[in-house]
Amino acid sequence: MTGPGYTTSTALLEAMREAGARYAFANLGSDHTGIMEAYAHAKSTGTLQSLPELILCPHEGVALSAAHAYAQVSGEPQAVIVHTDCGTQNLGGAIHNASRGRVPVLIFAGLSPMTQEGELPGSRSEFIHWLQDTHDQRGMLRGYAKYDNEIRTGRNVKQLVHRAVQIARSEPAGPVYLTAAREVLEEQLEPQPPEGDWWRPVAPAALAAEVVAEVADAIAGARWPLVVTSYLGRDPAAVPELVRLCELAAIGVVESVPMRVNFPDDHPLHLGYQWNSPEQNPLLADADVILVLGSDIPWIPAFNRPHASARLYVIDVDPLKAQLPLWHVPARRYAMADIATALRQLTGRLAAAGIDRAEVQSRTARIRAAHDAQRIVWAQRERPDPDGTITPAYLVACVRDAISSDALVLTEAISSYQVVSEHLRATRPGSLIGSGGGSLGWSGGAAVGAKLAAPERTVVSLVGDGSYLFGVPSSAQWMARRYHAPSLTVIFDNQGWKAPSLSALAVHPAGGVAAGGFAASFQPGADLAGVAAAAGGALAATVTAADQLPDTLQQALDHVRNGQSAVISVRVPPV
Ligand SMILES: Cc1ncc(C[n+]2csc(CCOP(=O)(O)OP(=O)(O)O)c2C)c(N)n1
Ligand SMILES: [Mg+2]
Repeated sequence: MTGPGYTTSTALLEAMREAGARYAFANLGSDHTGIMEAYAHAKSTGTLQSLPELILCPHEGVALSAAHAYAQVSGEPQAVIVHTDCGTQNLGGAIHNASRGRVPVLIFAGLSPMTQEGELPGSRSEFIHWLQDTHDQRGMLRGYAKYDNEIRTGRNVKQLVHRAVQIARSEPAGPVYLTAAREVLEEQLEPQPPEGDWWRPVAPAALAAEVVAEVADAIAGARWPLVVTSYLGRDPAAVPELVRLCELAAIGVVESVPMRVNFPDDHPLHLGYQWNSPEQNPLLADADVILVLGSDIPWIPAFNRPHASARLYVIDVDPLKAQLPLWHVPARRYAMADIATALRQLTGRLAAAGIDRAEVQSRTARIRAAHDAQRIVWAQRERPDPDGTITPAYLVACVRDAISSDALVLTEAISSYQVVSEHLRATRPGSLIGSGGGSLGWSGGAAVGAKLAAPERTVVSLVGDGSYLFGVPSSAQWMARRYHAPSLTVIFDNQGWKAPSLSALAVHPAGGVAAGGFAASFQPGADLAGVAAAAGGALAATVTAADQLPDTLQQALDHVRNGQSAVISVRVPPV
């Protein structure tokens, strides 16, 4: 076999692998001739293990969502390879999710060839090379990518890849974007040695001593201290640290729009969840000292906010939220720190200073009473409607009872996000992930990426019917079969988009939508699960009766454990 041998493409792929990308989630095109030759060459020379394993992704949004979830589960950024401006555009909302979720991913896209008359190997050879050339391809992801650059020569390609990944992994983490023209990717090179071990992410930051003292003193003197968190559990090791601090000082925890397990739901100091419900959380209003530990939206101030006299402290890997154009929490202090490290510091300081045991005991009892009262209300909701209609709460309770402790749950349940929080009762750090952003369609690809990252776990997606369709299920399910990444998908099939109607109700409580004048309905219903059967051979079922649900879930889970995906569309009250 002849071919170009070692090229920039080879070095690019080697560098991806050296930087931790076990996989390249790829959608290929005419810009990738060098990359395809590099794989062919590696196959013929028995060196495939020095490149990322190529996962063909029939849609780019699915590719990025897969890399996104892989990184969430493993902490390891993966590579995504897409085609010129077109493939970059098709990343669509997935780049929003990776950016908002602060998830590290290395995205690479080719550029149209930069010569048109055969001047260099790789020069233009197809009509689309004129059409796919744009003035500012990198600009498409600006505002979302933390870093972007063009690889202009193979001589420093490894350096650029490692630098991009170092930036992606350093907190606040996020996606990065590299491009290269076809001629550059075709450039023949001497084999490039691996880069040294000098591209680690920036080391975790600690709180300054004066901040530790100030926050610890505030906690020690508080009457009703509270932690509000959304994504502290991005680092599962931060969860037991939060438990230690809260137990020591009797601090309750409210999870606001959580897309992670931030605090075990069954812990008596867990004080529930807040999403979009337009109501004041009395536990928040009562607090006199509030630690906002890893949150973009700790509350929605139009209807839910702390008391004006409360003392607030924001401790976060990203306390300024410079990427969010409008943001404000009226805090005494904003501190940038690794949250696990900060929690260790605060616990150490409080333990050394001593804390009023009687106060801690009585407060623990009060928090426990509030915790128990919430759970009693939730438990009462875990049954079907009297006519047998499956409610979202009953559905989540059935899923919770069917899955085992090894399960990794993905949530994209939209108008049922809060229901998932309250009825899944997740306790194990790292056992629940959401996109971290607001662009629907994440879970389809994410389930594939999550399973590849954790082959030993059972991956279960809880997803709205609209979100399922946004996720290009034909692509995602094909990948799941082709790459042996089976999962269970449970669709909350309310046959439409409920969330936009809830938005209308919040703005126009007595408007036309409230009166039933408009609903974003998907009637006539589609065979949603059948799409997965057709594309990926998944077990497909539609459940309409409450008494069928537990058995169907069990069969589906058995099927997944035997290596094949299952999709269950569950009819819940229609929009
Ligand atoms: C890519 C994208 N397009 C549109 C929206 C606006 N949007 C928010 S929720 C929603 C409907 C979601 O439907 P479904 O997943 O069925 O959940 P439901 O609202 O029915 O609970 C839409 C279209 C969005 N967030 N992202
Ligand atoms: Mg829906």
